[in-house]
Amino acid sequence: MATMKELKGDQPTWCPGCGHFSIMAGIQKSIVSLGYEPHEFAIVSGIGCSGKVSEYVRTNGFHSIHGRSLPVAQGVKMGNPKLKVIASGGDGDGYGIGQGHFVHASRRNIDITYIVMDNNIYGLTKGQLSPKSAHGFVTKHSKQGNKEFPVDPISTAIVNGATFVAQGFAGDIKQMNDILNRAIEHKGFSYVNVFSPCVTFNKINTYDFYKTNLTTVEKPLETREEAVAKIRQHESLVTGVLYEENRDDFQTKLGIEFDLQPNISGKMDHQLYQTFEKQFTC
Ligand SMILES: Cc1ncc(C[n+]2csc(CCOP(=O)(O)OP(=O)(O)O)c2C)c(N)n1
Ligand code: SF4
Repeated sequence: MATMKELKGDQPTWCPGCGHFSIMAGIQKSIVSLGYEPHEFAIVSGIGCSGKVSEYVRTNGFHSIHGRSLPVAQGVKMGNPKLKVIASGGDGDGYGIGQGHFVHASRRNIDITYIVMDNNIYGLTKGQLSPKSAHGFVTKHSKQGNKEFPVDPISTAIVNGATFVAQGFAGDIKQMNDILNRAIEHKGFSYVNVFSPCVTFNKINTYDFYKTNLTTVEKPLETREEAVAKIRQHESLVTGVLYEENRDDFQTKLGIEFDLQPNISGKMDHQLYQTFEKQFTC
């Protein structure tokens, strides 16, 4: 069983107070509390401040390119179905350039967990609008306010067939950890959007904003229609597990024999990992 110490990767360079810290710790806590070993997981990330999570949590990892964490993660799962696979990225990464992959992963129902670190802005590139930024949102790059309306990824996942859809808040660690535990253990595509304040570039969607405006759903809604109606009623500011359904996952549907697939052989060799790290890090 992993320990928090074993799961500690590189020293984060995130700004103090960034919501991404809680999400990273939430992933580590889930691996520990669910009783997995680090080598039983693979974390695949995209590009952005959020994308660094695959370097900061020491499991198998792949820091992919912008918007591509989902296709890479699905490939990893197909290549080695015994791995627990987490794909992670930001709202810009996943709902902008990565939006097409998100729709197809939702309908495909492959057994991976997708965690989006949603700060309503591009953090790494210093505060441009993201597809999640509100209409009228002012940044130093959009002084007249956002002329477009935001995407609604939660409804998108539900209407496109995702079998586990939830939303958390980096400022409510207990609820977020409960959600992550359930998402990781869900068989099929589990998707969790986590509100993760960018304390440097987004002065609107702050911890206080979420504490004042969020509503919690105590149990999943019965139907997809009800779940979408609830999300709309609260303008997406709703946390909890919104929708959950048991349906055959992609590999079961394809009839792939799990035992014929490559296996996980042995624990991670930390010394070898460090040798590779020195060799390949510039
Ligand atoms: C193909 C491509 N387009 C654009 C970029 C520039 N870029 C790097 S990170 C980023 C946005 C990051 O925002 P988000 O995904 O919301 O993550 P955050 O930094 O806020 O955590 C962009 C546009 C890139 N690296 N690759
Ligand atoms: S710029 Fe924003 S998203 Fe990036 S590390 Fe700083 S607070 Fe976090």
